[in-house]
Amino acid sequence: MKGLLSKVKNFRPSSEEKFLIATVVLLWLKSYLISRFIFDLSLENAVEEFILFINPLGPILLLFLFAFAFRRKLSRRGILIGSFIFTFITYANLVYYRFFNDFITIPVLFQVKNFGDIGGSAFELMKPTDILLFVDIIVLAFIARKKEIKIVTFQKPAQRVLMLLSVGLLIFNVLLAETQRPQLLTRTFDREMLVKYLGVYNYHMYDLFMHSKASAQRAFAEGSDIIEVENYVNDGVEKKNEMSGIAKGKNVILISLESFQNWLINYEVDGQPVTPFLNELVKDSLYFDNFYHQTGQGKTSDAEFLNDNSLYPLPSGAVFTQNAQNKFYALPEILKNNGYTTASLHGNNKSFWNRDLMYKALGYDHFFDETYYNVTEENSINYGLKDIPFFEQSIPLLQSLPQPFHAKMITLTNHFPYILDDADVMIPRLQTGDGSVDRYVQTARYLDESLKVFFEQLKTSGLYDNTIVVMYGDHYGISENHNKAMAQVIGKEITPDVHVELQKVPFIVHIPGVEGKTLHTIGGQIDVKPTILDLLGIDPGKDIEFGDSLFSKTRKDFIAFRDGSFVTKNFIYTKGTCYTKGTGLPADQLFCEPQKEMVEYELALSDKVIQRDLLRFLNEPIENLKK
Ligand code: GP9
Ligand code: MN
Repeated sequence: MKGLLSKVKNFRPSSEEKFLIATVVLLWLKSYLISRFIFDLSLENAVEEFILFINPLGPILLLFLFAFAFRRKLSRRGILIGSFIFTFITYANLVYYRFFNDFITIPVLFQVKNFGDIGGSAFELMKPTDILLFVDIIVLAFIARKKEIKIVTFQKPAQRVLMLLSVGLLIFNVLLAETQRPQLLTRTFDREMLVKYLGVYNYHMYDLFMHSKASAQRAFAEGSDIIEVENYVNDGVEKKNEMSGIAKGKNVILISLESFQNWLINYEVDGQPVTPFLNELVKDSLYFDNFYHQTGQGKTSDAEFLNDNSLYPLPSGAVFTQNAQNKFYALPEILKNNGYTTASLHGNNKSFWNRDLMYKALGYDHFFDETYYNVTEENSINYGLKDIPFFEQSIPLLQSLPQPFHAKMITLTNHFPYILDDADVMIPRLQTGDGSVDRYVQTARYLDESLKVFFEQLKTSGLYDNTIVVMYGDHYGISENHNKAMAQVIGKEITPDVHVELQKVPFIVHIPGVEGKTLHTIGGQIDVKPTILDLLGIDPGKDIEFGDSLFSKTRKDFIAFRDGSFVTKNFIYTKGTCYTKGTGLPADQLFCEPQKEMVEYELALSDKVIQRDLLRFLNEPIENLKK
């Protein structure tokens, strides 16, 4: 190490080495400048500025390290080719960004259709000034030509320095990014954030790795794998019930209530209800009060995935970001085949959770993202547009859709860290001393108000009578880390089984003209797709659904969670223990044994469907599937 240091100290670069260093520095600077001034990455503080500045350097050094590893020596031409490749990657993203406001992904490269969208206009997206991006290479090439071509050889110590520097920089970059965005890599929620925190080059390496992983798993699949799944899900039992077809032909609006847990309904702070509107609405709706979210790391997107597909989300990461090239047979697609127009509406950036790509796979005709809304400093907070203006501005968009339509609306304001502008505060905070918990009821109150505004406007718009509105909480809002405060809120100790009970979210089906009642059926997001299809009287045909209609009399007797926990009528299994519901006391393991095996099997089967992309075999004739 000491020898190495003194070598670095006494480093007198030859003219060839100077050439290499100049190329690297220029490439680094221009990569930084493009990210900083052309891509709109919404930098929030000095650390983020710093991360953006350093992040191109690691991969650039790595590039030359690899080049040397293969050749030991590099000619000036070789060095310039390296710089050209990286410049070209930046440039391709730049052109793509001008059109899509997004970054290139590996599947996009192979989707001719996507480039078809740009079509012949790729040329129009290029500007004469773009040549500036290549000026350094041109000048360096000119210099290189003037002098005779020499080569940079690569000695062991230099190799080590470069290795240490590039790998060190990468690790430093990732660690620093984690301080700003915990779980950046495990959740990979937003391409914009990946580029902001990792830089364009690292982002591409990561994207390449994730897609190679996905396609390797896919390659293991055999057509016959689907038969096992079909046998499991098709129990051949008649599912029809008195609610089947009750909402035939009606529009379906599905509202995702951000971070909304069921205990908020009818809860009061200082005598004031947190959800005055919902408290009344549930009386006039089919309200399921034993309904659980089943999401994993993909949070909102996992809830969307569950609802649309009746498949479980993945054990780690989000299906939305990892498997958007899969074949699905989702609710929007089925509704589309039955004459519906389908849309999703959300006041946030379209690439968040990879929605823009995933929605195509799920069969959405339209995605009204933030660009369809008037989003200003005043009417947005936290992740984006506030819920009240979101609903108000959504009305004309809904009216523009040919009927019958299916529209998913994703709310946003009741999102961690639960902040509101003063003018939007409608009830006092809780007083547990835990800021997130205390503010949570206030943002939830705001969400409730936005629903009231929406229902009023739905009525004046004329859409109300012909529309069913289905609402669900997407996932918990208050995590296990806040158990101390939550114990005060619900007035009892949060034992592991109580924690599971806290995963209840509301599921509300409002059908104009249908009498309201509260139903205690144990259900979860896995049941949303079959429930909606049941109400509309639509038979999906050949399909893989792990859930059942909530109205069916022949439902499975458990709701499974992503971590293998589950709930039955009388028991809760979690963290390896079987509890008697409502008592906080362990029961004999035997009571949970029958479902435990089924839950494990079911989760594994669902994972296989996704990871091996089995739905592409769904409609293959059986003789093609069997080996
Ligand atoms: C982002 C919004 C929130 O668009 O849906 O996502 P979450 O962090 O709750 O998964
Ligand atoms: Mn969410």
